[in-house]
Amino acid sequence: MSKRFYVTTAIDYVNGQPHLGHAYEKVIADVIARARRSLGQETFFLTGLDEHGQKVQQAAVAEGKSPQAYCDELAAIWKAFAAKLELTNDDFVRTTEARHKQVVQAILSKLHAEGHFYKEVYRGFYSTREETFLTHKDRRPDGTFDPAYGEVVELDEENYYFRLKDHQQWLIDYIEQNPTFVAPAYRRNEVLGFLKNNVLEDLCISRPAARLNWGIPLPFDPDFVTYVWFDALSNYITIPAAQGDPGVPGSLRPQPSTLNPQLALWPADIHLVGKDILKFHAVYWPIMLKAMGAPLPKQVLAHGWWQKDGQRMSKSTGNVVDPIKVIDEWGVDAFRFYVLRELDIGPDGNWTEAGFKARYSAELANGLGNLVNRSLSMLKRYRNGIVPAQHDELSSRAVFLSEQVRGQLVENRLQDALQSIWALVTVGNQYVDQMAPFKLAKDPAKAERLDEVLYNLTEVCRILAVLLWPFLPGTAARINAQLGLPGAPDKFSGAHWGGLAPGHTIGTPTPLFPRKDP
Ligand code: ME8
Repeated sequence: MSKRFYVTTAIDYVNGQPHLGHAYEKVIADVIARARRSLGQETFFLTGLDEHGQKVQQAAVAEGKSPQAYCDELAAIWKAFAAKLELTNDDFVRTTEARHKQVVQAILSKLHAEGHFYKEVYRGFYSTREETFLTHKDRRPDGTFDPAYGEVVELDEENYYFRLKDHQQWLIDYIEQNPTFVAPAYRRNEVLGFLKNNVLEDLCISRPAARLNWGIPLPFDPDFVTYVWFDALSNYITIPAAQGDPGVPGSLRPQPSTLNPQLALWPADIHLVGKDILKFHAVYWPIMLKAMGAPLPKQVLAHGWWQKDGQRMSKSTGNVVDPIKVIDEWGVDAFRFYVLRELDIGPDGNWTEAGFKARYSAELANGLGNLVNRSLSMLKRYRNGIVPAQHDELSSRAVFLSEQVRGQLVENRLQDALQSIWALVTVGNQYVDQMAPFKLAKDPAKAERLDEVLYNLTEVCRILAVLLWPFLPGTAARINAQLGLPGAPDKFSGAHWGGLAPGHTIGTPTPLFPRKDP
């Protein structure tokens, strides 16, 4: 069996509330996964939760719970969130699962045996909130640390370190020779700039169990647990390894070997991550993989961050967008549409309620919704819902735009793809306005022309359902159902002209996006 297209998201910290940024990233990954499946590629989409670390341990203690019980409760909320977004993830990893821990320990044992780690005493500053060591370089001009680090304490402790210095040059060469390894291009330049202008400091990969025990014990020294980032990054390969992926080096697969030649995932095709965690994914993770003897992922794709009304979102100021509230009020497809149409993968975005409502009203209700509703209603009214003989007036434009969308999906240009799809919506709406079928219907001599116009409109609606499927799956399915077609429009091959059979009877037209009073 050939390798599946494998797309991952960042795994979210379990102790936060699911917010707009999390939802945005997961929806992008879902569209990429659905698009690949629609295009006929076997696909595997992984998302999940990052559950270890001091913050989780402290929060659990504060609530009088065991860390595992605390994580289990939150994980249920996060899984429900994934379902609410209508994600089609094939698996959901939790870093506290045995299958993950086992492979992390196999990775650590291998790297330790091969001399990648050493033990040393560290003296300096530590931010619990960011679970990271700080140096004087991290101080602000006035000598203090950024409040984003939370409480910073002075530490004097022994830890294990991963030697990184020998890895710097090959990584620079690799990124230069593989121009799409980090995308978009300006993020790649940032990573290259960082690598060329700094000497990589060795990565601390442990925390003393005496200070923090909510982590995966180092297999070669149980007085320590694994640093959360080493643990978390590994998820992308632990799940394939646990499932017996033949693309994962054999020494990392759990024993007895669970080799499953049917499931080839590694190397990942896309690691989708936010810009803030790019360094972990484009610097540390490739080095970890190289040391493990595993091939590197094809791409680290970094998306931007959302603000609300031009301000950073923060619970303390109340300046947040609650995706669940938006979905409950407007529907999941309205949410998915706004984030994908408003913001390309890369730059930062700004959520405004006025912007959301404007897109809902112009593009969803008056654009797509109106086209589908008036096209199908006219077919129902004038032809009893029966599809007339095939006519190809809009064929070339529909085929041209569908092919454009296909190319954009393959390149993960989701915002561009939505623009192409809406170009077809506009073609349809303008056609209604120009051909005025409601006038043709009044003149029996124009019956044949009316048949032609109605075929073109109904067929455009059918093709739109296919193109929309990865983005707005519920809406695409509703269009299909209103067309009286079975199943979901989930195969891109259906976007060819002439799929609607003359004589077929459509279902009942109902508005897709009810207009809301301002
Ligand atoms: O970083 N806009 O978890 P996390 C867009 N556990 N994206 C945002 C965002 C915003 N306002 N805020 C956060 C972690 N994100 C680690 C990842 S991966 C091996 C471990 C994105 O819950 C953020 O950029 O803080 C990241 O990609 C994801 O949400 C999870 O963030």
